[in-house]
Amino acid sequence: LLSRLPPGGSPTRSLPYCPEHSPYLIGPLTVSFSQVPTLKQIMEKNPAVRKGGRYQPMTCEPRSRTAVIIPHRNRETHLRHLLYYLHPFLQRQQLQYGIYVIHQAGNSTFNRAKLLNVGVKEALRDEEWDCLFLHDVDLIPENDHNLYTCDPWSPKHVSIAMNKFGYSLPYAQYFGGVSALTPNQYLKMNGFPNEYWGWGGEDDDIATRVRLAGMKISRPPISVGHYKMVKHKGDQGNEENPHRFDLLIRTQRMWTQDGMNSLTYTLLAKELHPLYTNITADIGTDP
Ligand code: UD2
Ligand code: MN
Repeated sequence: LLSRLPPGGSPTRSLPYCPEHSPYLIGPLTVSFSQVPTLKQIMEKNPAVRKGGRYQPMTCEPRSRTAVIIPHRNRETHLRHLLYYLHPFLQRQQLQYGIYVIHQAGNSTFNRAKLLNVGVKEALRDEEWDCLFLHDVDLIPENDHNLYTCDPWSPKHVSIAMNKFGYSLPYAQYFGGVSALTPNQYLKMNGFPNEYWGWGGEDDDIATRVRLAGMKISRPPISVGHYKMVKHKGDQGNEENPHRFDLLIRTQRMWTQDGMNSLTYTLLAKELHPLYTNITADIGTDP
């Protein structure tokens, strides 16, 4: 063999690999929520972003193809804050990427983890992504050395230092907010649980699944894993899940049966918006 294709290498373009350290990185960033940008303003600032919220560097072969998957309902202003910061952030990292917003249809109880399963399934239909970033809509990264690439050896938990927890990890097994897994890692743990309706617990279930599937959680340095969360109250339709403690006792028994292999939903729409791909799904209701 004379040459090896990089991950994400396309045989039709023969460009050099993007450098290991992008020259465009800044480090710590200033994030402010005092004004909500319009979608038009965000589009004007990001002329290289293509339909569906896709981008790839023009002058070099990216080192990762990353899908950012965002569970969503009724958080339009948070979404605009995130898109405003995330598009330039990912372009500075010289990644190929796509942004997916997974919208839960209807008014039944919210189900974050199931929406993420839907997002992974739909994103992988589009493209052979190297890395899946599972991303709360209200968390903005504050340091662009936080690379949106995957750790080939371990699921990575990235939102480890947030303003809401005084910029430190709240507890050792914490896995909420933003995490990054390769498709293989995601499938090895049978994805995320589908049975957590309402707020809480699903992130702890996911952390347990990582361990039960024989993997370890990796984390970036604390200074790099800084995130700012938009201040918000609990949403209507996402009340605390009273069953979360009972469910968490059953993770060990359930993880092989509940997840990607038991996922059912109805895809209602898939729209290529200028700044993101919108997936609207009917994921059913809290039993
Ligand atoms: C924490 C975790 C989150 C999740 C949740 C428990 C952090 C930073 N995040 O978030 O990952 O484990 O606890 O379920 O600790 N959403 C909507 N519309 C809704 C409700 C939720 O879009 O009506 C989405 C949105 O992407 C949001 C995410 O679900 O960021 C998590 O919900 P949250 O922000 O209300 O919960 P929070 O901040 O306590
Ligand atoms: Mn939140």
